[in-house]
Amino acid sequence: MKTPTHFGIGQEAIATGVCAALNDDDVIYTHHRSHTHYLGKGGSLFGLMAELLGRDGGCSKGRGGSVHLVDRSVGFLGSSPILGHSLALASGSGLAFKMDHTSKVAVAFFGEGACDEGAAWECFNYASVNKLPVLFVCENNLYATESPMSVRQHSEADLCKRLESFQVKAKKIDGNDVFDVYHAAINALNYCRNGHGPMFLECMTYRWREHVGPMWDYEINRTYRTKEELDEWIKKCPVIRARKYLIDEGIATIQAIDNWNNQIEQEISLTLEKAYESPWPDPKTLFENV
Ligand SMILES: Cc1ncc(C[n+]2csc(CCOP(=O)(O)OP(=O)(O)O)c2C)c(N)n1
Ligand SMILES: [Mg+2]
Repeated sequence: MKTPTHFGIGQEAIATGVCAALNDDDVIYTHHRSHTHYLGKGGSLFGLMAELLGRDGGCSKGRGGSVHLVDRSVGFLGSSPILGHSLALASGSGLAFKMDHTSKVAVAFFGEGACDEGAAWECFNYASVNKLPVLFVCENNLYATESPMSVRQHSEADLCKRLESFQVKAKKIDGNDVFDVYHAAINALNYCRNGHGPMFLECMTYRWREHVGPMWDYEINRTYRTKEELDEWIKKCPVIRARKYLIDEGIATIQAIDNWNNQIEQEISLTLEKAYESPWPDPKTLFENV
């Protein structure tokens, strides 16, 4: 891969649940941990894989990589590694939607680390004062790179309470339960769409792999968190929990779910192969779009 890759493994339920609740013409912005959001909003699997491999067929023509994905055709207006960026751009879209008297909503996905940025608080305040249709989705995975919340925030600090002091409606939810996320997103989007202003969802979750790259922290002697803590969160795997719910509620059979898994795995393998075989950008186009 020709790009830094921040994997969302363990955090899938948030993008999936929120994006399932969106309309096609709603827009989203996201941060460096972008793959789940891109696929959730309907981005192309080939477009993502080719982009990670730097190929011409990538959604950003192989120029952007994981942290600069963009696909306007599905309302995915971009990922960026600059913490706080997604909140600022979503607030801008929210302002445009309000000025144009549309009922569209702009969504910003970001980590709890971005809430340490001044820009985030300017956005919460601006969106609140102007009652902008913006849904702020914080993926609180307890760490920003290798620093835990405890060294960045007072132990009594509570993100939702801070948001409420800006008169932004805020809700803390289980970010590893896709159905909880979906229902919370439906309610939040109704609230935003009906002119009440922005809403903030704090989705509690956990990143399984290292901050950037595919390794397990314990394999590479990273000591900022323990394997025991990770194992506890692996027990709360959002995919396994969704699977169990569907089976327990009689919504799908084990056989049906296994068939979906096989189909999807096959689609991923074939798409990856196709992406590897697809051409590099032509060097003659180097200065296009500059
Ligand atoms: C403005 C800014 N400051 C610092 C960084 C370096 N940086 C990249 S990712 C990251 C941690 C992000 O943590 P969080 O927002 O919680 O997202 P997570 O990686 O946990 O999903 C930092 C500090 C950056 N990209 N942008
Ligand atoms: Mg984080």
